[in-house]
Parts: sequence; structure tokens; C-alpha cells
Amino acid sequence: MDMKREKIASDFFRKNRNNLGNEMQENSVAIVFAHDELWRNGDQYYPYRQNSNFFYLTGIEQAGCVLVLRKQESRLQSFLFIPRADPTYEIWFGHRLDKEEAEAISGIAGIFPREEFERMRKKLLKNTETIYVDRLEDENFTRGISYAGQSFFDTLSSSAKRKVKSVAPLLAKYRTVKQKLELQLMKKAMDITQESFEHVLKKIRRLHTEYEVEAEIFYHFHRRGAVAAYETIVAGGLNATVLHYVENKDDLLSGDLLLLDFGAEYNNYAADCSRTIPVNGKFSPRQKAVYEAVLRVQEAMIREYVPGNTINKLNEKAGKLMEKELLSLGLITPEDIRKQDKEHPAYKKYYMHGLSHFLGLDVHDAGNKDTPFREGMVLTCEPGIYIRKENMGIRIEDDILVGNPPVNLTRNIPKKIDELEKIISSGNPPQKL
Ligand SMILES: [Mn+2]
Repeated sequence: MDMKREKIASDFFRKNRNNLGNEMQENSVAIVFAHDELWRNGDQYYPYRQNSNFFYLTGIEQAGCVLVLRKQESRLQSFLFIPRADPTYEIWFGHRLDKEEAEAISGIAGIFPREEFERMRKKLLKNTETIYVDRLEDENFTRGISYAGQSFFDTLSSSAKRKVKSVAPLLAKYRTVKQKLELQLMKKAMDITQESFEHVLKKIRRLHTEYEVEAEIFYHFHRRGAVAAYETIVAGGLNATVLHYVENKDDLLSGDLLLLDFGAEYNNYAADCSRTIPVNGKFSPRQKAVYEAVLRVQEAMIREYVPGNTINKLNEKAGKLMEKELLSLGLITPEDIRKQDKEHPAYKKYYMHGLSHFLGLDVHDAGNKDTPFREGMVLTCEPGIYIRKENMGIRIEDDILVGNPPVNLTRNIPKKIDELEKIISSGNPPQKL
């Protein structure tokens, strides 16, 4: 039995398909492909991670599958195509789902071998006016990437006989609002993230490099059946001013701060947390002042995660608060603010990223900067101050459940200065060499 996975009842996936069906027009079809295996080198592939939309609609975590939903006369039918059983394949790579197993996971009764897809496709698309295809949504990150859904979309679009649309906007309405089960899985990812951080705190004075810290985090992710939801950032001193520093290769220096941006992915659901700690266990007065400024902005902003707000509105408010803090820290002057260009406000010199993003199956989940917040949405709150000339970058990030009042789901991951210093000092003292 697969102990690394929690069994999710097929009702969850059926409900998600029905929700998508409600958004689809009459006489339409939606097609979602499973991700292919991604080649790494030689005969090796990257660890497999299912396409989030495909998982959300089927629960199937296997390559080579296709989901087709057909809506006609307000009735929704589901068809799932899976690779045929192959004894030789199984000797080398293990078990592949058979029809019964795929049905039990997904709740879909109409299951067919994958090679039938090409033959049945014409029939399934017959009399449809609109076809929704799951395609690559963000060109910034997917240019040049091969995905069956995208090729399918391009082929259909060029024939121009029917309307071809993207499936993602229809799903975003549902993926942004977390169901109870999803919140439970995310909470588990957050608990695992918390556990790994507490171990780092207790060990930090005996760890000498960024990659040792990373190993400590991964150890606690893996032992609880999780993986990293995104590339882990372990950035000491100046490295923390590189926003996406993921090499994690340098020595840790006493007197430096260490920025950690790390989150477990459990059952495909992500946590996303950032903490900043002193390598030697004690914040200097200046580090403390900058840290407290970031924390004040974060705590004020967490209260803003109420229904009706948007990421854009949060960014505006966070910018104003940050401006005030940077003035008191002496990093910017009233003159800088008077002279500032609206597009490039003075605070952006030290706080250059956004405050928040949606969180769920993807670490940067469905939903955008104008999506009005609704109860049950989960977003991050992550202000930061990065000062190259002072060799420090500080970010504090928690995961917030929208509501009235909002709930900080990662509130138990320590972040107050005295709490951090106390836990570090309770751990093993540095090794005498
Ligand atoms: Mn984040």
C-alpha cells in the first residue's frame, strides 16, 4: 500500500469535473492531457509530477493519460484514456493502473486504452461547437516546452472549424477556492514545513554551509512523504539579496542572516514559507531593526486578506507601509519619494517583488492579481527588504486563508525574534574545532 499518499475519495474528483461541466457551454468538449515524463539525460527522467489540472479532475498520477469531458443536452460524460497494460514494461518500471484501478481513483466509468483516443476523437468531437483544451498558460515559463495539450490546441486552432478555448480560466474559479479536503492536505504540507524549520533552528549553529541546511530541510520533507514544492532557497548574507538564489552552495558566516524560502508539497498540495534567521543565533541591533520593519508590514497586511480585496490592492497598501518603514530605517529619504516616478516608486529599490500569490496545487496557483478574494482562498503574505550594501536580505512569508477575520495557517512556524533566538540557543552549541 502506498503510505506516502493519502487516499482521496473519487467524489472529490467527480465534483471537480461537474464544476468544470457547469462552466462549459452546451455542445462542448474539454480535453486535458496528463503530463509526459520529462527526459533528464541518458536514460533518466526527472521525478514525475502530474499536471495539476489533470490531477484535480482525475486523481491519476500517471503519464500517458487523457481526460475528455463532453457536455450535451446539459449532461456531462467523462472518458478517460490510459496506457494499456504491458507485462514487459511492468518488469522494469512497476505496476501501471488497470481499468478497475483507474475507475476506483477517478470515479470515471468510461475508461479506454490510450491508443483508442485517436480513433474515438472524431466521434467525441462530433457536433461540438466549442472545444476547451488544457494548454500552456504562461509563455514566460513554458516557451519551447512540449506538452501534448498545447500541440492539440495548436492543431485544432489552425483548422478553425470550431471555437477552441483554454480550459484553465474555467477551472481557476474553483481551484482558487479551497475545499475542506484541500485545506487538510495543505495544512499537512505546512506542518511538515514547520517541523523541518524547527530542526534547522536547533541545528543551525552546527551547520556550516547552505547545502547542509538544505539537506536538513529535505530530510524532514522526505521522511514524512513530501517533496519540495519548488526550488528551495537557502541564502546566507548577500546571497539573500538575489531573489531566486537556489544554488545553495556557499559557506555560512557568523554574523550573517540566513534567508530560507522553503515549502513541502504533500499529495500534490504546496506550502510556501520564508523565514530569516541569524547564523550565529543572535540578531545584531541593525538586523533586528530591519527584521522588525518587515514583520510589522507583514502583520498589518495579513489583516487585509478579507473577501473583496485583490492582490493589486494589497500591493498598493504594502508599498505605502514599506515606504514608511524604509524612511525610518534611513534607507530612502523624503526627497527620494518626492522625486519618484509612479512606475518606479522609491521603495522598490529595497522591496522589489509582489506581496502575494495564490497557493494550492501549484505554488503559484490559479488566480491572478485582479481576482477578488473569496472566503476559502489561500494566498501568501511575503514582504521583504533587501539591502546589498548591508549584506542582508530579509523575507517573512506566511500562508493566509481568506476570511473575516483572515487565518494565518502557518502561524505556528516561529518568526518572532526572541522566539527564534530562544529555539536556536536551546539546540546544540557550535562544535569546537
Ligand atoms: Mn511565495
